Amino acid sequence: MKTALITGVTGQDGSYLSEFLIEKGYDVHGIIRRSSVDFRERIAHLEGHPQFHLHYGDLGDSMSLVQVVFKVRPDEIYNLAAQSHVQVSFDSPEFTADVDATGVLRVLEAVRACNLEKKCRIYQASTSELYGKVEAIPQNENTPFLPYSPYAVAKLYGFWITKEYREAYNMFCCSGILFNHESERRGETFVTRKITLAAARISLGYQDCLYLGNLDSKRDWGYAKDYVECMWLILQNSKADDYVIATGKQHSVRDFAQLAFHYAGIELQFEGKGIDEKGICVKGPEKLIGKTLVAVSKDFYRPTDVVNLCGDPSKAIKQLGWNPNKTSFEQLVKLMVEHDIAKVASEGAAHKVKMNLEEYLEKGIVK
Ligand code: NAP
Ligand code: G4F
Repeated sequence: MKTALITGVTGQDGSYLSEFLIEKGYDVHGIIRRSSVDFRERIAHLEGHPQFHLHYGDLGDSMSLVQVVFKVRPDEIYNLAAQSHVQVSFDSPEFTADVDATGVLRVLEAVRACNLEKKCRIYQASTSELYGKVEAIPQNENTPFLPYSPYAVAKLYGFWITKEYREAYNMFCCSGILFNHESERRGETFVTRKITLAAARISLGYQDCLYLGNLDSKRDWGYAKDYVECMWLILQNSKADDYVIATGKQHSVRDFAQLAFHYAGIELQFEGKGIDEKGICVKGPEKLIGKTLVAVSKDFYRPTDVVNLCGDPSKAIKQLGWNPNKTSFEQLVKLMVEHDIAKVASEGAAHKVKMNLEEYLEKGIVK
């Protein structure tokens, strides 16, 4: 049985990768941070599974990483932990650099400190944000990196230090340059999930309007569940190398919003430009017709924004046999909206039960 260690196990990708590796027969160990509230929703269903184990640690704390690596002696490490929000990296640039740049070095050094550099293969979660102020479309493994946020600059160090350890110490360490990948487990402040949750809430009457930033920004969006397979394939290859993982298809934030609302039973028409642009309901529930359901707020604009990402996954298709077309853009948006409608509807029902209970209490029916 192979042993894998996942940093960032509580995140979107960490949870899907854990399921994927357990299914493949791995013994899976995850690193979690101590938190004052229990926020392990994405892996709650795995806790107690005989092939799933958790350890406390932090990418900012070398000692904790050395201890876990020494104890687990993994065959494979997937370094997914990061301060992963680009907007937040402008507010917390030093923390982002510590985790997303130096944190990668700490993982690599922990493997060396435990004398595991010959046995242990390492996957580094790199990103399409490295292309930043893009020079070529689509982007492949040879496109120049022009990082355009504190997050991307930190991740660039992570990419280069991984490559450096591969060459300097002959370690099997690789970067997956992953383009945006989303799912029903995506963090709620990334644009896709913010949109699908709002479409669900608006269609069910719990929200009036969704405020977004740059609607013209374009991304290559794939499904996270399909992308974790590729992380594994990268480490099963005979040669350590770096790969672009993407669908090769590009859509704007506006396209995503229009389709998400469509799957929530609302047709939007966009009017106006820039900060004055609005998405107006032209078809859907009677009470929403003519209302502005999407508006632009400068609060969600970034000091510098990456606006033109589209990946070329040819190398991964050819060398790893990966299929980037398992889940289409339309299927992805639909599954996220359907998930969020069910979630909001069930939480709404719970809310109603609570309201009823309070009413009963007021009337003295329930003591
Ligand atoms: P995510 O949902 O934000 O998860 C990030 C994980 O990192 C969480 O488990 C978080 O733990 C953990 N973490 C943060 N700081 C840490 C620290 N100091 N020590 C230990 N753990 C820490 O991110 P994701 O979407 O799954 O992405 C996974 C990785 O891929 C990240 O490195 C991200 O930068 C990269 N990436 C993502 C995408 C994408 O589109 N999703 C694309 C390219 C690259 P808590 O739960 O305790 O916060
Ligand atoms: O969903 P986003 O926040 O994702 P972003 O910045 O592309 O970063 C994600 O993907 C990267 C891969 O390229 C990962 F490395 C990173 O960890 C993360 O997972 O924003 C996407 C686009 C941006 O151009 C942003 O300006 O959407 C635009 N946007 C417009 N309105 C918004 C909003 N983004 C957010 N988060 N919130 C808005 O209201």
